[in-house]
Amino acid sequence: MEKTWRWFGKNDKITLAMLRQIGIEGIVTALHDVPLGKVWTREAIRDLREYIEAAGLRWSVVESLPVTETIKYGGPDRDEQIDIYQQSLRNLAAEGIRTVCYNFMPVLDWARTDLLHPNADGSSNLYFSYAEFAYFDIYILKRSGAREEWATIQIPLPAEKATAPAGPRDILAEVDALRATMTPEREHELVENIVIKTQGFVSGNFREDDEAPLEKFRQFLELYRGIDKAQLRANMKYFLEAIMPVCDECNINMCVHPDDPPIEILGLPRIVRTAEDIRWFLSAVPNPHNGLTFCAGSLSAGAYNDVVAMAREFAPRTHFVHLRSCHIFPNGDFTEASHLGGRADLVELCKIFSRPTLPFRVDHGRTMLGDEARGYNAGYSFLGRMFAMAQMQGVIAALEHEGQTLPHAL
Ligand code: DNO
Repeated sequence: MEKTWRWFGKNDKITLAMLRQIGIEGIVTALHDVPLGKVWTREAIRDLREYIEAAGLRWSVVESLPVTETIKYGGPDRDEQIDIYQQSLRNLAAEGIRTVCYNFMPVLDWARTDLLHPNADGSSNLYFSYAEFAYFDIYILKRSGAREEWATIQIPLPAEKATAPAGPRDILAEVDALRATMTPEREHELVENIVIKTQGFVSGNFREDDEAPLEKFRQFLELYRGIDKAQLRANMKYFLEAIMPVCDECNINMCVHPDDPPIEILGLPRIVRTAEDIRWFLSAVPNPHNGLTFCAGSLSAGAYNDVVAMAREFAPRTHFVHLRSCHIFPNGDFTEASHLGGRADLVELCKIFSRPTLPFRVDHGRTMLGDEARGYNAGYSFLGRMFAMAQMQGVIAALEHEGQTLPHAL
């Protein structure tokens, strides 16, 4: 596999020179300055590509070329937006960049309730609490119907439920208990974590300096009124069918990122969560250029997912891999485990995905040894990710040494 790293552009505090020193070969990045829905010009792409190449690296993957909400909910200007998307794809290919990651999650990209959840060893991790997320939905966002919905949502629990509380989780009782102890500071933190710090640098829908993020959030949600799973699937198929001719012409591999967390939240459909979902979109548009970002982290946060079996099944249509692993607690909450632990079995995944040119990056990392003070993007620490990358490089080297990789199998 090709060792890549998500880098946020020329202003990233982590420089390309630093990445050279830790064995990185390829860069995963985007034109973060281009407003959502505008063409990525060939000149701007070339400028960044040359900057990366001058540092002795290559621009391997785009993460992300964002799909605007109008394409996702099927708004009146979606064809116009698809034309813009096609133009950006052509410009990327003209500059030699042919792997493009995107997502089809409505409104929210990835979400966590806690960005610095302490570990026993003094480092910290990202964390998702269903009760806190439900609290945000019911009492902060005040989404109409949220309380009724949370009364029926089944939180996916891990298979090994020996220590799980008996019966389904009573989220509303937990939310009410939280309400009794909630402080304005924690409420503010939840908004920061769910809307600002995790979305601001990835999604384009929200910015770190948004003055009324909740109001904006409600307006986005409104756009999806009446859009159910079948409709969202139809819109994804429409988008993919429209861009595949350009991908064929330019030899571009599209790779959708799975939904994170992998449950339906905020009354929105989520359509890239399970093996059945992935089978659906791969067969709905059976073009090899229509593929998957195998994000082992997002998939392992879904208790119903057998990540290794999914890797085996979907490897031929996987164009990009995120190595990360989640641990699910008996009540269904999850955190990001060590890259050598958790549910995802990254060692096995390194065997399955051992194609020489398949790019992978470690996804998220703990915050450790002073990372916190440096103001990195949430989940994108330097030392924590470097540590995880070193672990993965070690695993890959050991597998190669033992002849356990399957370079020609796929
Ligand atoms: C989170 C990332 C995602 C991913 C997008 C792709 O850390 O993996 O934000 O980049 O969903 O469009």
